[in-house]
Amino acid sequence: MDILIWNKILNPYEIAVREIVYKLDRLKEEYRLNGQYCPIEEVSGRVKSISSILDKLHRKDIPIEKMEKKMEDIAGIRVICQFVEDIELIVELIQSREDMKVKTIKDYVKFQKSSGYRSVHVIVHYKVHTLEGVKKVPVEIQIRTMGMDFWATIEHSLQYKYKRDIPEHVSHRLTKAAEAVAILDSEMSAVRSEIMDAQVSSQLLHHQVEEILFAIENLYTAASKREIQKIQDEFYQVYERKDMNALRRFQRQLDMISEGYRTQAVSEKDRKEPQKYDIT
Ligand code: 0O2
Repeated sequence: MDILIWNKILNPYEIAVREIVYKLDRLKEEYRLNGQYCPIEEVSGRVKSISSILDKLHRKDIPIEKMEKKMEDIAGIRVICQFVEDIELIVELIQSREDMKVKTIKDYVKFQKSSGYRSVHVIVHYKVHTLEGVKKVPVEIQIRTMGMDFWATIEHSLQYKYKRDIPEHVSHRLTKAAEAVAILDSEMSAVRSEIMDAQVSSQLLHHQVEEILFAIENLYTAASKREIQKIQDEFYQVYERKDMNALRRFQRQLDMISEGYRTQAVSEKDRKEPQKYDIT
């Protein structure tokens, strides 16, 4: 198989990865704009490198012709979340989508691997449109907490360093580290609702501040410099208090000021424009 064919084979996987990363990122943004807690912390994706594909084929004794049929992680997405509970929410979210069909779920959180690896893998079938037509490709979505990801990244590097033959004293440490991550995850879960409340409030505050600054900016063309200065000073005072209700009231006042300027502009325009008469 030469390089050109590889590119052709991997192209649909590349498209699938890009599209899914984009869609999940947009979803994250929607949660933010709605002021809702988002179970997704970070999304990334990759197409397996050719050397990594060849290694795996060799390791699993898969003939190259069966590669596309037997390898389900050529396209890989990683979704990182904060809490173990978020993993299930993300799985449900994937299951509810119409643009991907869940084929298998491997739950290595309930059934941790002997290495200590924990994650939930969801294999989905995803349709991509290429010049050659529509192609359905498998995509492996790995869902894990930040703690699980930290462990898996370190362990993966060690696997690479020791060519998948990690010495006993190192693997013993890794097992201990995996236990510590599991404890950390469950401790964090215990304060999940408090952390979620805090994060949603801070998101709402940021969103409100953005709206206010946008409204002040819009006034630049209509109001005098002195007035803008006064509004800005008032805003800083309200902002200092970090009180959402006060910020909302301030936003309403700004809306009224903007509305006043709009009405004024319309009546001035009407006054300047010559009256049109129907001569028929
Ligand atoms: P890479 O380099 O990350 O791509 P199976 O279902 O067991 O027949 P498969 O495909 O190995 O076959 O499935 P599995 O076990 O669900 O693993 C797929 C991927 O999960 C791996 O891909 C890793 O990314 C990750 N993974 C699984 N087990 C471990 C583990 O013990 N440690 C770490 N760090 N990651 C793991 P690759 O191709 O092995 O590696």
